[in-house]
Amino acid sequence: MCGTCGCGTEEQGVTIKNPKDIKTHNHHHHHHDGHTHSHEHSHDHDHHHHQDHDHSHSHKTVIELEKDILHHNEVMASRNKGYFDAKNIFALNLVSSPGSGKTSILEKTLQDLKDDISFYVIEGDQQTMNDANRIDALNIPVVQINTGKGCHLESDMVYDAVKKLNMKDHSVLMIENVGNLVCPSMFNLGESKRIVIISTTEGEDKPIKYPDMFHTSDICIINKVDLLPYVNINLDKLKDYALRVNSNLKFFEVSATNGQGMEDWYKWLKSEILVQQS
Ligand SMILES: Nc1nc2c(ncn2[C@@H]2O[C@H](COP(=O)(O)OP(=O)(O)OP(=O)(O)O)[C@@H](O)[C@H]2O)c(=O)[nH]1
Ligand SMILES: [Mg+2]
Repeated sequence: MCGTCGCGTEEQGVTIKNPKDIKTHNHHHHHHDGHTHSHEHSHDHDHHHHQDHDHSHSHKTVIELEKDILHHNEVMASRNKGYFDAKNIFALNLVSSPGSGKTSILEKTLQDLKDDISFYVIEGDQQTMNDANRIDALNIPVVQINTGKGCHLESDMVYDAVKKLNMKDHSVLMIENVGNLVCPSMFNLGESKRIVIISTTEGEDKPIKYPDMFHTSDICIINKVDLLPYVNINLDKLKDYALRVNSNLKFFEVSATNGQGMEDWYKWLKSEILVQQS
């Protein structure tokens, strides 16, 4: 994991809240980590890499710590998965670099399918309620996890968020991970399927530069195809690179903005829900 950036360690300042909480009682949110936050906007300052890196511990200690964290994550992921299976909940983990269009794809999908499917959403970002507010505007139950210094979601954060959502049986849980093409690949959240999103502005070589994310995903959504006339990218090459890393990957080419290609993605989603819930 990221022994160098320090994510995955304790004291990241994780908070979990939903937009309704904030609207109904604006002050003094007590979170599971014991911290009290008075204002959401008080967290908007620059948090980039202020961690104090501790270089004093030995390499061995770092590896042991990583093993412990990943082991704990796997235990909690199994717990999540057991809960999802027992309630016939189909859970997706959406991963991508920042800005590929995870929330936009979610918004479009929820708008188009919410009459037929009962959705719940967990949003992961280092800071802000922006994404949760976008989902809340569609009247879909949503919880925002702010990971603070952390650069990925972990299964115990999802466990806590799931408790807040109180999901119905036979529903669908969309988990939008923190925008990051590296660390989230290592943290199983107990999801049914992992979806990696890459947009046409990112360059075709990303799957071989960041292979773990493509290797651990089931589906690859190529977003922003409406921009193809303006950007320099070879989609055949991108798919070829991705298949070298994971020959089982299935692709959808979409535009969350103009809706192009979304029908194929919906078809896949509906058929997988049927399989999971049968
Ligand atoms: N042209 C075009 N723009 C898009 C498309 N999808 C998303 N965008 C734009 O891309 C930007 C980022 O979209 P988001 O949906 O916020 O991306 P995200 O992956 O959720 O970002 P983070 O949560 O910050 O990681 C926004 O300005 C969107 O309007 C698309 O299909 N076409
Ligand atoms: Mg987003």
